[in-house]
Amino acid sequence: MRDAPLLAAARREQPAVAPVWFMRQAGRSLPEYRRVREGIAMLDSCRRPELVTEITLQPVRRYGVDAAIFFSDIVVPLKAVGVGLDIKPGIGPVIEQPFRTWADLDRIPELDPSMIPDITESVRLLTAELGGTPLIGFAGAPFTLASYLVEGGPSRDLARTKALMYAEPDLWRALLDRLAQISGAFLRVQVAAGASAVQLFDSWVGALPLADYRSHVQPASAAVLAAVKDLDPTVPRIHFGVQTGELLPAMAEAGADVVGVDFRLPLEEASERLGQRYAVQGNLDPALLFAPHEVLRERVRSTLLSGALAPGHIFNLGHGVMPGTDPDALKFVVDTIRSYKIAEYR
Ligand code: 1CP
Repeated sequence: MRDAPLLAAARREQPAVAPVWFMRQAGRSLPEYRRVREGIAMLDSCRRPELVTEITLQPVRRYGVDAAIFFSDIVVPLKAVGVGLDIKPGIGPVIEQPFRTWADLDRIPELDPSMIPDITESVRLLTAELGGTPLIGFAGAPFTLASYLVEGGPSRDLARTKALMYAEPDLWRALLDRLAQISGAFLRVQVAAGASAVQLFDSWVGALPLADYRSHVQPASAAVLAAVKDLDPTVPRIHFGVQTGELLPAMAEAGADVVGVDFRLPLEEASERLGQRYAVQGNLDPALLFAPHEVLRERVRSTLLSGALAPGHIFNLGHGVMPGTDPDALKFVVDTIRSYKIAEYR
């Protein structure tokens, strides 16, 4: 397992061919996913080990990617501690009673591993099936989880979230500390059961200026990543967010080994901003999967060229696979990557 290309790239060794996986590779665009999910609610499907195993393996079988991403959702641990929420088809997570006051904190207890025995079972089943292919465990970062709790669901501008952060910094800090405990415990369960790497998704933190990120968010994200490092320092920690060009060094300093880059910033520029000290992951625009193959091939190539200038590169999209994506386009990307040798670029 140690020699798996994904883990080598995370250690900043450049394997001969860039490792690749795709955010949101499971679900959505796969017909075999829609078939097995039929009639089963999203959050129920995440708690059924045989189903989680099947869905996680589907993209590995179809695309031959270098890693599996655990099929779950960032709100699964919140539901597990008893927060009233659901994932509504076509919308996303919806919270019954949005977070407003100190009293609301009592409705978000800490996560104890005994609350999620099924996650341990799913990861064990998966690692047995995956053999030498790494399983990436994941969790939502405290800011992104807080954004759903405070807004009550997906939001364009995160106005209520920022208002709480600026107006009630003590309550905000207490909320983020609680969420850091929950995410940290969720990741530790996955690592203890056999996950080979973890990704902390701070999808929406790009809404903040750098100074506010540092003072109001970074300590909580750092606590999550430290919880993983304390358990096993050899498990690489990937940290990703959207529109985080200005935040990349601060997100790395939170305790990442690999920094995820969205499609707005070329990888070589991201690596410069990171002082050439971290592996990078990304960053093909998922919209390019709708372009003709000649266009797609050229963009895969330029992404590889740019990534080869960083100390380590894991190929991925700049954000998740969009609904309606043709699975053949993803297969084409994998095959294209395998046809290029990184060494030839260096
Ligand atoms: O019924 C369905 O099929 C629901 C669609 C769906 C799926 C397949 C949701 C609802 N979540 C998931 C699984 C999921 N979520 C995975 C595992 C699958 C994989 O990656 O292959 C992962 C890693 C996530 C993580 C996740 N959930 C993030 C972070 C990643 C990102 O895309 O930024 C976020 C922000 C969520 C919240 C969420 N859950 C679901 C939706 C539609 C959303 C986003 C809603 C919004 O725009 O705010």
